[in-house]
Amino acid sequence: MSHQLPALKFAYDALEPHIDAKTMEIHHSKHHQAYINNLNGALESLEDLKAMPIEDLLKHFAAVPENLYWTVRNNGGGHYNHTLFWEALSPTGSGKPEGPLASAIDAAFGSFEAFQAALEKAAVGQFGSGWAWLVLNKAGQLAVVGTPNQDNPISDGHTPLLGVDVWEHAYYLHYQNRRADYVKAWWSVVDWNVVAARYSAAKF
Ligand code: MN3
Repeated sequence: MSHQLPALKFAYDALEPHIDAKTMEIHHSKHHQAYINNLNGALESLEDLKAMPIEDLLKHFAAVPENLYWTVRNNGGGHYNHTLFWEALSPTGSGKPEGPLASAIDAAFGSFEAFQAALEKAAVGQFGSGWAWLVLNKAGQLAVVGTPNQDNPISDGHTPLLGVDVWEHAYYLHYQNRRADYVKAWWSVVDWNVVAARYSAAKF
């Protein structure tokens, strides 16, 4: 069973004006598809790893032969990161979390606004290409982390709850060099129901 491009739950233009239709189309149908194609190609000869769910594969890079290691790590991460990213986007973003996740964010960061500042700092400060994440860390606490390239917190033992893609391909058509403006706009299309469900699944 090879990895497949997940369908989006909204149209490419549904996140306008925060994320433009052309960026969404290229990002999903070209960039994400390319990670999947490269991953499937690399796994072709690796019977054991081919059958693994992507979450498990990201925890088992040590099992990948050296000649395919970086292809699997970069493209496996790329596939998983983008799947998480699309799932947590919505044209009707709820603005901020509610319930147990909201309480946990307040407890961990002081306030929702302080959490936003921490995530924005990680996103804008990520040198080159990468991601910024809200995770449940190995100690079971909420934390903000950054990952370079297509690495994912899951490979470090954390559970990713929300991630923002800060590769230039995620924003350059509309925002050019203004990564901070893109990250601020992205908050408007975060689906907090999805993030809360991930938190509940990881925590309880
Ligand atoms: Mn991307």
